Amino acid sequence: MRYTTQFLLSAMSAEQFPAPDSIGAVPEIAFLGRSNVGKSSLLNALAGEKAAKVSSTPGRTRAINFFLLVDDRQRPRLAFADLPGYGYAKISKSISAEWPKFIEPYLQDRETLSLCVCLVDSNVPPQERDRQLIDWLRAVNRDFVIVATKTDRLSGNERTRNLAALRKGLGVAEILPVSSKTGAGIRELWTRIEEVGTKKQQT
Ligand SMILES: Nc1nc2c(ncn2[C@@H]2O[C@H](COP(=O)(O)OP(=O)(O)OP(=O)(O)O)[C@@H](O)[C@H]2O)c(=O)[nH]1
Ligand SMILES: [Mg+2]
Repeated sequence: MRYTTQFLLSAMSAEQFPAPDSIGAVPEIAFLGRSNVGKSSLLNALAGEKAAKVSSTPGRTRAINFFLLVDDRQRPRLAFADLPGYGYAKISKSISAEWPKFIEPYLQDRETLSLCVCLVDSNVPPQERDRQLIDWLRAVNRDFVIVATKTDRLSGNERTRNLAALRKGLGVAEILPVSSKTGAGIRELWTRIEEVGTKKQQT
């Protein structure tokens, strides 16, 4: 299925989130991860177009940017939510302390949120903040998939080693390696996204 990606809006508070009914109550996919990990780039790679802004200055985005994916008959099928990165402010201890206030409620309460795509950098050792986020998503019962970004920067051996370290350090069984630059792993991630999309539509 081919989709066209439309920028919907940039929300700075819960009141500004698009009402699910106004976008056909489509399944929503959120992109989460540390600042500069490659969220916007991944969203663009999935969309096959430059829908989201790739930042030159990390930690700039403080809003949730919503995108609507429509099919060839202009019917809404999916929504993407590009979340602000965490881990930019160096001193805060908890994830939420440095996040805009509306992010945690978004992750906890958004009815149409069907899958959290959690990004970690394949070039960086496991990070405590990522682990905290994953544990928290488990605690609030959110479906998630862990994606290791920027694999184009690693040799085959390094990639195998780093992915094993990430699985262990983050306490997850599966990590999907991707590169927004080469397109590696993008099809596999699409398969995961379509799975949740169709599951939702059947119920
Ligand atoms: N080599 C390589 N570089 C990448 C890849 N994905 C992203 N980058 C680079 O990493 C930087 C950050 O990318 P973004 O997509 O803006 O990251 P982000 O997570 O959206 O950043 P914030 O919105 O600031 O939190 C940019 O310079 C990108 O070009 C990748 O797959 N490979
Ligand atoms: Mg971004």
